[in-house]
Amino acid sequence: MKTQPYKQDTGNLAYKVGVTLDRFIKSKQADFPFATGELSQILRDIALASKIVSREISRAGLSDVTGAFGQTNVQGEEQQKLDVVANVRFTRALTKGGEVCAVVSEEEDLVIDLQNSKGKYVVAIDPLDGSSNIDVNVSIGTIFSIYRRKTATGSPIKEEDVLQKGSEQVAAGYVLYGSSTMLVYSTGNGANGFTYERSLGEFFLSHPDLSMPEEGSIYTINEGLTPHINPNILSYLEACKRAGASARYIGSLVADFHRNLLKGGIYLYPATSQAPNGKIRLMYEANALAFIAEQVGGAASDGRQRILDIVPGSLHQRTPVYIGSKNMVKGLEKSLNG
Ligand code: AFP
Repeated sequence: MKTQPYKQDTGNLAYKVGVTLDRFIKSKQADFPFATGELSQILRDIALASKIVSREISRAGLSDVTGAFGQTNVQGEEQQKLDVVANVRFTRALTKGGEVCAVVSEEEDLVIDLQNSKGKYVVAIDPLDGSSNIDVNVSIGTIFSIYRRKTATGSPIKEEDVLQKGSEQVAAGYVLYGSSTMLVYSTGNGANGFTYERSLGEFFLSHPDLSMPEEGSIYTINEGLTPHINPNILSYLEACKRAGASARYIGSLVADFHRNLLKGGIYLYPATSQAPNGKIRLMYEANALAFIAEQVGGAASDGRQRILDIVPGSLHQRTPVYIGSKNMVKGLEKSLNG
């Protein structure tokens, strides 16, 4: 039979749409510490749930998903309807995917045991971060950390499977529901960003090999906290201002972090006199972003040590967070510790 090679060049008639997340995950599978496809499946499950959540968010205001759900979570914060929707979507996707044995979620008091005797992975997730921004149409996000369980599969889940240091994450990432929906993840070999093409229902590689500027000119803090924080942090902020830095604060950690990653800057959520451990949750907010920050050349500290070195004592533990451009985080630490 006569054949002909496939000619890709069609001029402008069919422009290339690029590399899908799925293809990218597959192509990078061999880089994973345990290259059996399980971790790839978890990333796919998270991507799937994030597409559904993205759809729900984009309908907010039209469908009945805005406003309070009528309950508070373990942090004592009022749950929004979309917090609950996102929690269900991610947990369901991780359950059906079949690779995860336990989930730690901002929205649940205790560890969720998925009763999956084969699951080798534990996921910590903030299904919808920045939920106070939902009703006002401002960017929100999802943050996730993936760990390999320590104990043998089939045995009951133990504390050591769940309370792992951030440095033990095998993958981490976030989804930003902003002017477009983006997923950024890392398996420990740099980080890549994917933008969601809604009409095709696919994430496409849009930000390969992300890197964060070592210096930046943005500082990100809730200025309302400043009467209650360590004066050394105020001195650091004054120095930033004198050097010409600009303030930017969205109040959604993922959006604030993502902007600073691309442009260079520092995000600060310090300890205050009222909240000696700050506000940000270690296991499902700080750790994943610290992992990404280090993978893109940035840094993340609690003021004294790397975020990734903190040994968690409880699921919903909080930590002060200083994260972003490496030199800015170093400068902050120096100022804080004299
Ligand atoms: P929620 O997910 O409970 O809304 O928390 C969001 C968050 O942890 C983080 O996304 C923000 O950076 C931070 O809180 C904002 O806190 P303030 O409202 O105290 O500035």
